[in-house]
Amino acid sequence: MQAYQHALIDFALARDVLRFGSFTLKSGRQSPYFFNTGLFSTGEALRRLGSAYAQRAVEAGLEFDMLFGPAYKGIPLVSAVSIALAADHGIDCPWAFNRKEEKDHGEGGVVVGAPLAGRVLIVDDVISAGTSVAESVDLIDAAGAELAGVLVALDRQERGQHEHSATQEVAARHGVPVTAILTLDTLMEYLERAGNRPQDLAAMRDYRSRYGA
Ligand code: OMP
Repeated sequence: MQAYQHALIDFALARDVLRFGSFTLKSGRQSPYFFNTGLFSTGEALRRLGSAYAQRAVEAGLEFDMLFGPAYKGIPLVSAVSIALAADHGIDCPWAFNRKEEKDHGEGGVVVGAPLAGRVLIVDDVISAGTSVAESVDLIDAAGAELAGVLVALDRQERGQHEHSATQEVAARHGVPVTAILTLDTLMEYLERAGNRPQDLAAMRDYRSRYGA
């Protein structure tokens, strides 16, 4: 585990972004943990999160021409990541996000920010069963742009529609990389080292054996 990943987990715990208990996921699965990036809800928190995304994108050698953040949680994320790419890495990258409801007055349209063009990297929060990504891919296709990949804070490493992980399914379906700052394995490695949450760790192992890929 890299220092910035370790630091992000420390910070996620401090901000209650990473919580333990019983949570019903979008997929209907009952999970013993939840990662809510919406709780990185101060300027400093968003700065740190944006820097971690930018570092992961650069470290993974992702190739893209612009960033796209799916509404709603992707909106602050795409802003933070584009600022961090510029401030930390000197990469001045166009960004855009979508509206959930189309506007028929003013500037109109569904996409706000730079027009979707070239290779577009989706910046999203968490990937579980992988259903959220499809909507963004449709928008990118409809604009005649090209999907460059998906970058998330956490890959929960769960099965998608079939036996493979949701991440592998998305990658295979669209032929692009799906990259995460943290994975379930990283979270569990952190908890194993800390040694202070044996019950939560046991519940995560159970969950992984039920839904893990
Ligand atoms: P999938 O569409 O199943 O991949 O679920 C991903 C979405 O679920 C994310 O975009 C979040 O809105 C939400 N989610 C979290 O934010 N954190 C979690 O730990 C788990 C989920 C989830 O519901 O699966």
